[in-house]
Amino acid sequence: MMCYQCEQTKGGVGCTEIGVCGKTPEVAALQDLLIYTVKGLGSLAHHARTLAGLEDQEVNTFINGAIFSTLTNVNFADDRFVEFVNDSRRLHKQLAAKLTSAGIYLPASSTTPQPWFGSMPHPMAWNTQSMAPRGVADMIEVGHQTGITVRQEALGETLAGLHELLMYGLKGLAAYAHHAEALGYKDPAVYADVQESLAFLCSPEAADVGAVLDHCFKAGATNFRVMEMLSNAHTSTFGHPVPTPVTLNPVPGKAILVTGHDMHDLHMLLEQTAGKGINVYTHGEMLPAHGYPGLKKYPHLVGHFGGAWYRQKIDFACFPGAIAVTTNCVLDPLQAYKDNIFTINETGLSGVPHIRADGSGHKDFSAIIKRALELPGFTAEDVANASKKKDVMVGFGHNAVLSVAPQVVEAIQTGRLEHIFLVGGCDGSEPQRKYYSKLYQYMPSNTMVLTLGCGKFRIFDQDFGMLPGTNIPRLLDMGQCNDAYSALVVATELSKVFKTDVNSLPLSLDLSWFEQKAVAVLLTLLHLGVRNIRLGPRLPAFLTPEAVSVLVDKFNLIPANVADPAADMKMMM
Ligand code: FS2
Ligand code: SF4
Repeated sequence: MMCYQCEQTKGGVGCTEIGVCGKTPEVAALQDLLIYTVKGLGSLAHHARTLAGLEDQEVNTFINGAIFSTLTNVNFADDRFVEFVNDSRRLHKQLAAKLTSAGIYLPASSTTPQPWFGSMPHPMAWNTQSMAPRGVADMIEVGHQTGITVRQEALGETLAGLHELLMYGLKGLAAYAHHAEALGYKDPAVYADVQESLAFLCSPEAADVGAVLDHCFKAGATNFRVMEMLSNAHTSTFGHPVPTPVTLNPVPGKAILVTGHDMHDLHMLLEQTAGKGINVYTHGEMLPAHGYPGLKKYPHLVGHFGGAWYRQKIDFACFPGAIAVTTNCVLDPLQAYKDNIFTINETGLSGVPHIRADGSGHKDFSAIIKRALELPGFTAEDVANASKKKDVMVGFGHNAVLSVAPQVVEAIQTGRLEHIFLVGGCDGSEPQRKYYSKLYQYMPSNTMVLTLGCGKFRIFDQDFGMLPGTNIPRLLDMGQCNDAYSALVVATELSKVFKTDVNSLPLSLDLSWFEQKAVAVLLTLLHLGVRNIRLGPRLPAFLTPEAVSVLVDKFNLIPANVADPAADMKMMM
């Protein structure tokens, strides 16, 4: 195996024997095969759209979901990937048959094999080949031929890495689009953009560095629209987030912990648990749920439990109830809680029950509820013995922040607010990430910090106080990683007030990346022309020094100085 799609990749180079995340070589091969086959399905869907105006919603939804399943820490179950690959090939045949009956035949040149697929045919051609009966072992064997190494051999490391930059950006935006779709929000142009990029990656044009970079920035543009659509989906469904204190202290009673990012699932679970005597807690990236009026109205959404994703083996092992996993980040479970955990949507863990939606999108969570009722929950004694924690504040989406914009503007104009930091992104277990914890310590008291994503867990329970002379908290959490959209809205509005551009505001972006949604957000920022972004704790392994120098020259992308956060703070101020 060879995988270097996330920040924690082994040695900053690549996971080759087993993933640092726990991904096995077998699952890695199946994910590679799935991406290869989805490139074929996406190519066909692109041709069907452009040649015949054919739109297949089942294909559109499937492509984004299948891509989502290959993100870091989403799915570790080999049988699910076999199912995804088989579904991809089934849908390919279904769409090809529609084209044929419409009298459309693709030119033979569209399936010309590309050298970066090695000895494999063009993915569109492979999808139509017979491979029955193929089980897991066969698929793994084929999957081994579709990995990154073959692209590196054919294209060189720089161009192969840029192919991955585009693919990882697509992974992130497909995940966000899939979330929006769960809430009933979709945009035909987004499916079209994703599939056009997949087709591009299978075409001779993808041998050109400039063309690949153009597609990367185009993916950033699409992701901006997707984040806006997801923001609208959340706020239209659940209302604009409002500042809300959230307790970190459990209460007595049966309990369910919901992790991941999917507000729609949380809502369905709250509906299904209402009146059953079960308390629901958020975990990880679900924390911002407490700010949404349409979710906080449920009295049995009682609080938040635990820290960032990488601590989940500790948090889940001591949670006395059932655990619902809606999306990443999920890790291979410990035996201590394997019987309590359930996966939903694109997530998967071997040997763990998976809950599927029915044809109308409804998910029956009765198995999770049953398990929660079997387990002890928090007893009065547990609660009495737990150390008491202070509440944390959530709910500072763009609506809430812009409501205090006049005060922020006045504070900047009078010098009471010297600088704003956006410290967004992911958390992780590596020691270098202490850089972010230390960075906060060096922030002068006349500065504010906006957080988003699971990186917030480094400081979410600390008291930053108020901006001097105002009633505005210095620490404002804007939400999940996808709520980077909110930060962009705020930055854009501030730049309008000051009649300048975002790069000229007293604002610094210091981003911590981990997985592919962060790649999509970075491409969006670059597409918008945002410069001087600090990125850490390490630069992506898939970008060679040559590729990095392009981004440094064009955008002044700055590697975070993890060894010296004080120096970084001085430079940002
Ligand atoms: Fe954190 Fe993991 Fe949010 Fe990422 S919980 S690194 O998937 O998307 O952020
Ligand atoms: Fe390694 Fe990250 Fe790939 Fe997992 S997802 S195998 S940790 S690079």
